[in-house]
Amino acid sequence: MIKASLTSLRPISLVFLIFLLPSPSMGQTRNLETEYNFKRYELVLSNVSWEQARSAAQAAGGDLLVISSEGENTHIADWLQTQLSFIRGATSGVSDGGGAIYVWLGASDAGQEGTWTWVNDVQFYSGDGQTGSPISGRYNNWGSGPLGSEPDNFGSGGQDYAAMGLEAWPTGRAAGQGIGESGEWNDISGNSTTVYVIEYPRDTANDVVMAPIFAASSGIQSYLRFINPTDTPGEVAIQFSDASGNILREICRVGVKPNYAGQLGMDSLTEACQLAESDAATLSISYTSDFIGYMQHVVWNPTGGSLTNFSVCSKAAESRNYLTNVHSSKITTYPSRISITNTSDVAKSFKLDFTDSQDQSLSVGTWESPVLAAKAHGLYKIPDIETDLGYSPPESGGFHYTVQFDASSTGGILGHFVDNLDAGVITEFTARCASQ
Ligand SMILES: [Ca+2]
Ligand SMILES: [Ca+2]
Repeated sequence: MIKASLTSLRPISLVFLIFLLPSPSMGQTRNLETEYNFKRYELVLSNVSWEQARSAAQAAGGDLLVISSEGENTHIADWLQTQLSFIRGATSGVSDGGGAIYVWLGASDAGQEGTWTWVNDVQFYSGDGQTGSPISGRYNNWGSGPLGSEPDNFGSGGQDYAAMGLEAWPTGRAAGQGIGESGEWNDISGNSTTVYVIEYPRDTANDVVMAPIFAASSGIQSYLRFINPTDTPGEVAIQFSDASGNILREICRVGVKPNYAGQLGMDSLTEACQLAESDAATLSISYTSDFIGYMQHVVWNPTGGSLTNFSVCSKAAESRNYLTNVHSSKITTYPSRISITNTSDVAKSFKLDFTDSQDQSLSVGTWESPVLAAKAHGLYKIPDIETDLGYSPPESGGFHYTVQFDASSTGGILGHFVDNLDAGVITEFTARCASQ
């Protein structure tokens, strides 16, 4: 049946084959967009000057491509290789770039010869290829080989605009025998024409928004907890704004290990995320993660000695049966209690898996609760559970547990409460926010 169909279609297939052969798209799938580290990139197949490319990129709501890490460069270069046949269809080689195919980068030294600045005003390289050096250790990937080093400001008119080569230059040289290789950068004339990539700011439309968070300068200590219950390393991307909505940091990435629930104080986050100066006492954050997990905001008020859960956010997490950062007996002033409520119609006991929230190498154990009548509940102190388990937290670390029902325990819900002994209050710590 299939054979018959193929035979009958053969004349049509040949027509298509003849039509397809000269097409530049043979073998590649058109894919003009990619994402990397929460940002979106769009390849525009127009053969234009640097200024024309910049204007069009800004008009589209983004800007020309800024590359700040080897990972980003590799991702973009690999993606553009998959689009090379389409790019060749849109532009020819750049004559003052050794005849190779390029894509514009959002970098220039037109303002001051030898001072290379990205379109986001970050200066990243000083000097020319022979004697130049990165500014503040910033990433660069200028081409360099037996025939020369970029940026070389070549020619009488000079070269003040950066582009990424998509093949080695000068063309016709064997790999490693010219100046630059595919994925490396060259300075070329802004009047040269080639295609460009628009880099869009992170789309925060679907972010989780959490506020208020106390700024490090407020005297009240906010801690953000990053909870990754998956088996793969993840990242959270955070935008910080002050109370008036002024953006203090566009994007700060925080790595989170697998099966991990860690916390960072706002003092550490302010430094790690290089937050812009602000008089704001409280902040908002807008965030997303590349894993399905949780965020929690807890506040320690040193004046009153209270530790409270401030997880007010636009997307609450749904599962209640997963507790993290439950205090071990090492946190003596703020002992944790966990509650179990038997929501089923039969009396039963529940088994809870205890793991260390930060150190997976520690083997804590599975604890079995007393039998709870139908609809009954119990409150259990962590030191008592540690005794039942025969477990003692180690000298170093061992402050927090992650607690879940084991697979056989159904029909119950878990809660987490902290006794603030100095303040004489009990606070609820179960609530948390979704991580995306
Ligand atoms: Ca120059
Ligand atoms: Ca050059």
